Amino acid sequence: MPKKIFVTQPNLPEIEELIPLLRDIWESKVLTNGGPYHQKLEKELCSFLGIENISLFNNGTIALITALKALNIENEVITTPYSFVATSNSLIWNNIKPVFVDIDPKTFNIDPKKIRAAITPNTSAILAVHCYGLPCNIAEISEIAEKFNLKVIYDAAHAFDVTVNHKSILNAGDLSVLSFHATKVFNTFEGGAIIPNTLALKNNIDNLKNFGFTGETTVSQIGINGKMSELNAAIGTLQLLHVKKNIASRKRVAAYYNDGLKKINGIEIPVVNFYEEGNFSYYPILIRSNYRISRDNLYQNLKDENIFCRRYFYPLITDFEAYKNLGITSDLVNSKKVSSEILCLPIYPELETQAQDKIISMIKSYA
Ligand code: T4K
Repeated sequence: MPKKIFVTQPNLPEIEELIPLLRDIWESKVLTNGGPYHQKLEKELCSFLGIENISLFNNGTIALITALKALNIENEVITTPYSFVATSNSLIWNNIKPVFVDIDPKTFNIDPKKIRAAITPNTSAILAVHCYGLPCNIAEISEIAEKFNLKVIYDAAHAFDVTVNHKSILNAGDLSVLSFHATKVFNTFEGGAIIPNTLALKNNIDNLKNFGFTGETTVSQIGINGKMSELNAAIGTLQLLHVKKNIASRKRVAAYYNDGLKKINGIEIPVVNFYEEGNFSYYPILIRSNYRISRDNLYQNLKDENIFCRRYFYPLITDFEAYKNLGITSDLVNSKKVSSEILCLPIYPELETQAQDKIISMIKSYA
């Protein structure tokens, strides 16, 4: 059987690079609670990403939950059903009602026109996702938010180091949330961050992620434990040294697929794979109805050859059992169609051309 190829493989620094950092941690015995590596990584990420403020977290989901709390979001929030379930789970964990609206079928991001139509007196915010790292229509979302006095939160879990006109998209909205999970372009094994647009908001978030402690004996608000450990932060400082090179390699992998998969009957390559300022975190393709076999059969045939693609995002969040009792009535035609046609192919810096050739030729063979 050929060797297993997964949808992604984590980037790792050389283990030798980590040893001196581990020694440092062992000697200092500072393992967590905003230690020196935590502070170093925050500083380095600000300058690397071109942002003013950041607050590190133990994962992206807790960061999202805390972000909503920090902005006092309540009632209803307009969001997308085409995402990882953590996006809307974070709303429900805050007793907020998610109002799902449809996506633009070209970008897979929330459609601003649908946002406008869904606003009610109970709407307090927009929670948008830069899906696969392709920027949302930030200008239009800001305009709507201003007009209707809504907060804007970007789930930027896929959007590490993504820019528009060479400026970070993480500065958009009231805040953005990153994930540093093992499967992401920049990983700290587990981890995440909030990028707040003011220092005052960062200070509030720092307080919330540390149980709400303001000093040794004062709890000023009901917080949570969202802190990143020193080990994760130390790994982050090493990952940062290699991430530009890794994104460049991903870009090469994407370009190779773009070329090999063009003009195949029934296969469409979405715009995100051509986005020059992207991070090439995923390589989605659409399997249209004029392809000879179904998306699920292609997925299975590749799996039988030890090639493990993923159907991100199928099922839609709104189709999960746990979401069925929310009384969702939205018209989600585009989301449903994309979800039934999507297939994310393996992409990571060390993916071999030979493996890509095999994937491309298998896809061609069923056209
Ligand atoms: N918002 C959005 C839009 C997100 O996509 C996510 C997470 C979040 C919020 C929440 O952020 P975190 O709380 O996770 O920081 C994965 C990830 O677990 C999840 O982080 C990610 N999105 C989601 C899109 O994908 P799974 O269930 O597909 O992961 P898993 O374990 O099947 O991994 C995929 C492949 O990666 C494996 O087949 C092999 C490889 N892999 C994975 C891990 C974990 C490795 O080689 N090593 C590893 O350690 O969810």
